[in-house]
Amino acid sequence: MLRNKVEKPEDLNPVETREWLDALDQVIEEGGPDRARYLLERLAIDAATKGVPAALGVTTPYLNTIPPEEELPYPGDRDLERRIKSLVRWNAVAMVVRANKYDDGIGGHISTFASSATLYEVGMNHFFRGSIPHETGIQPGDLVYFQGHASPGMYSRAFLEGRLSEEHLKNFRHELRDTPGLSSYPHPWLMPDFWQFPTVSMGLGPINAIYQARFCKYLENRGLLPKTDRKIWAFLGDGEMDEPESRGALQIAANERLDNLIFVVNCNLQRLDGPVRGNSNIIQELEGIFRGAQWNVIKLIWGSDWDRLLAKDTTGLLIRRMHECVDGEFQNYKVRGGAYVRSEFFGKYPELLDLVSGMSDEQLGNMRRGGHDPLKVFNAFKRATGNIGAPTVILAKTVKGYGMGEAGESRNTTHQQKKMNEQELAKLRERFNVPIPEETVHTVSFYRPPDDAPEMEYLRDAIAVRRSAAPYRPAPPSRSACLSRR
Ligand SMILES: Cc1ncc(C[n+]2csc(CCOP(=O)(O)OP(=O)(O)O)c2C)c(N)n1
Ligand SMILES: [Mg+2]
Repeated sequence: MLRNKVEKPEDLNPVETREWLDALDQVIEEGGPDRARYLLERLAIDAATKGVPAALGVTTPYLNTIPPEEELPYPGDRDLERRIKSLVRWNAVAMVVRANKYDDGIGGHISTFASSATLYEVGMNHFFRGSIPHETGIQPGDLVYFQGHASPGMYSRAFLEGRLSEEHLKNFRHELRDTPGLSSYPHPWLMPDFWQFPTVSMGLGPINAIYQARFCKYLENRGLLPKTDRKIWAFLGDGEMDEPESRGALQIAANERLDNLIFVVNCNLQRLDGPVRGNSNIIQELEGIFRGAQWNVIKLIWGSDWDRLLAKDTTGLLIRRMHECVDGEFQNYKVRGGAYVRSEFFGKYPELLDLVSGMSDEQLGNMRRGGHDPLKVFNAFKRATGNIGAPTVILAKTVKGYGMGEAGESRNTTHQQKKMNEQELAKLRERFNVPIPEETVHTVSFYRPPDDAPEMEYLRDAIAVRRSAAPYRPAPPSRSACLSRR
């Protein structure tokens, strides 16, 4: 059973609170954020010496780190990118569902990539570079550690890009057959010209990424490689962050000032068969751990739909409600839909019910989390790439099995979901406006638009700008299979 967190004390003197908040506003306006921070720290020190229990911990409010007014506009074509993402979603689902239809129990995962598709697509379209032009010549590009069981999404995109064939996709998890196949998870030995790093044993990705970033700095600091803004990206699960290997070297990354390192933790609140933290809040917990280790933390919790409500919330009641809920409740809201969100989340306070009175249940059910909002994801990535002097972690809140509806969205069983019936597949097509012919749903076939389709041109252009698709690894000729660099 769910147990609410201990709630914050009531505001016993709202007039006094208002005076303090107005004073803070004035300080920020006249002295700027640094002056405000100084005063808050002084107050905290003074309070501690007088025996007031510490109010300011290592966590910040349960809000996005980047406020909407600091966001940069999205640099790409949102509509075309959404169409591409929908096609990637479709082929990834079709690959796993087909494999299990013809070979019952062969496995594979749908719901992990369903939750992280936007994170990867923004990276693929705008960030991951194959190489970096430099005054000394072309230098090595970014390195990306992909979350292991999100592999169907990477295969699906490589298929759209023309780097993998339909035969590859049909042989997902059958890489040892004669025909070309695909390994279940990132496996540089079995697929030497595709995967750069093995990651699926949870904890390998994060610790290896830290030492990789450190080695890259070592090469630069000793003049063995020119200094560039090359980045090491690691895409990780929130459950994965519980592994000792995931946390064990965090301090080293900070001590070494690895600002070439970016962790993206997909906080879908779920692990293999249940919640990561049903009775508390994994994002806040991870923030405390990373901030405690001196990392730069970017929280990406709420999608743009929430900005309007937060702007209208002058009393701070909405933020308070956000803080009161535990992850198990947030998971429940996604399973039960808009009417439940209205009665259970907003319904706790009459003022919050008023705040959403003009919105339908459907609109409430569809309010997006930050990790599904390309604008927010772009801004988090952009800020991370510009950070100097410390590694960055992005804590992105998402929904496990996003778009799978009753077949598994946010359900405890979703991690193991490998099958979807025709009706569920049809709903998926509808939900994401997947630009595929209707019969594709009945036959569970793969779909790649013709070469001259706008989506394909967009893909080719984005790859040309980044100077490589990802993942990609130049393999020694003797071990190279049939992949070609685009
Ligand atoms: C060391 C290790 N233990 C167990 C597993 C089996 N396993 C695969 S995925 C998974 C849960 C992953 O949860 P999370 O990291 O939150 O990823 P999500 O799928 O939710 O994105 C587990 C336990 C593993 N891959 N590695
Ligand atoms: Mg998870």
